[in-house]
Amino acid sequence: MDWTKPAIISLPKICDPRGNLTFVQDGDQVPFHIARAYWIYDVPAGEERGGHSHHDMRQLLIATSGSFSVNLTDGFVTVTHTLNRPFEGLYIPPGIWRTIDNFASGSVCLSLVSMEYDESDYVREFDEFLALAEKKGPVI
Ligand code: T46
Repeated sequence: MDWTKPAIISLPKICDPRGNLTFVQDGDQVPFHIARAYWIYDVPAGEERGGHSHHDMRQLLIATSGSFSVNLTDGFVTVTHTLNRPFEGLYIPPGIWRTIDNFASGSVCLSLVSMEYDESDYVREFDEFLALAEKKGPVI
């Protein structure tokens, strides 16, 4: 796996007549130590989340419920992933601008990340992101 690029990761799925179970374990499935989890929910129709990149933070996004679109750009190429399977995660390395939209009603976006919350790790201005991306070169 090339962990410099975004990627869809298949997570373990334990199928059971009582209902299915998926897990992520520190040291497995994701190429980083999981330092924090947060989740986005009750998103009103038409709202967008994200709109930033990170200097160092790596993360895995999972649609634990519902469906939404994750739009990623490295400043050169833009790709959109629709997340709607609780047994798949979208790995996002540092240096990728992301927006999340098209939330279906009742969706939950779980994010497992490599760092504790640190506002200085955010790039929230798109022009600043583009300047950094230009130096770094294509990633996606
Ligand atoms: C990301 C996308 C997918 C905290 O205090 N602690 C936290 O752990 C987080 C994630 C946020 N906050 C505060 C910071 C802001 O005052 O919560 C507020 C909303 O955060 P933000 O506008 O960054 O939310 P999103 O949905 O635009 O972005 C979040 C994550 O911040 C970001 O890392 O990749 O979800």
